[in-house]
Amino acid sequence: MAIVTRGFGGRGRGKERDPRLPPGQYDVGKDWPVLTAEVGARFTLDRWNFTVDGLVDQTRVWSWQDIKALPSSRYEGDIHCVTTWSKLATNFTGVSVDLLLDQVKLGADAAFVLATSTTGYTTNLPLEDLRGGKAWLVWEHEGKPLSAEHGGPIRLLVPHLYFWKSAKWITKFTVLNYDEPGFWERNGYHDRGDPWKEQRYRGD
Ligand SMILES: Nc1nc2c(c(=O)[nH]1)N[C@H]1C(S)=C(S)[C@@H](COP(=O)(O)O)O[C@H]1N2
Ligand SMILES: [Mo]
Repeated sequence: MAIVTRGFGGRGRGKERDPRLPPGQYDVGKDWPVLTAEVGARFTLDRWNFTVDGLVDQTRVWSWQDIKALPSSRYEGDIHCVTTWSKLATNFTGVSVDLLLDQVKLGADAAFVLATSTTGYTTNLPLEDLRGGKAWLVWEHEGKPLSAEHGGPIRLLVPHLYFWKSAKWITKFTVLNYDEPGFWERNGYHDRGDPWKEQRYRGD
């Protein structure tokens, strides 16, 4: 019986598995598949705003100008979709979610966020997964404005989790003291979605 352990089995047969690929993922290369559950949103930034409500001392609303006035930052790295494609060495420009959350006073028992898109798409995240330099609102991909099909003009980016957590056309965070499943989480996806633990579906 052959015993082959992951990360070793490929050796000597020509091709190493790229260590940037989480288990069960393949490299999609230059492509970037579009995955949208709802009818694509169309909005212009002059009418858009970003709101943080729920367990905050006061609901906070940022206009596009407010967001653009904040220092921008860049994510350089990989993204991973639960449907098994990963896109490696990509980059996005936007604003760190830390900067936004630093401008609100969170309730003492704040622990989760339900993120909402202009279309009504939702996804839930522990606050921890949005803080500490792990999440951005982004408007640029590889130096160009984010296209509408990919969530432009602005989307959430949480690249350390499966990409369904990165809500396109983001417009709101609702801060909660309990975990409220979002659209895919109610429809059988894993609650957290860590690609390195292959948390694809509920029960994984
Ligand atoms: N508003 C909205 N955001 C969304 C989705 C969606 O259907 N609607 N799909 C999610 C899923 S399942 C994935 S894999 C990524 C796909 O982003 P992309 O189309 O830019 O590749 O967006 C996520 N964010
Ligand atoms: Mo996805």
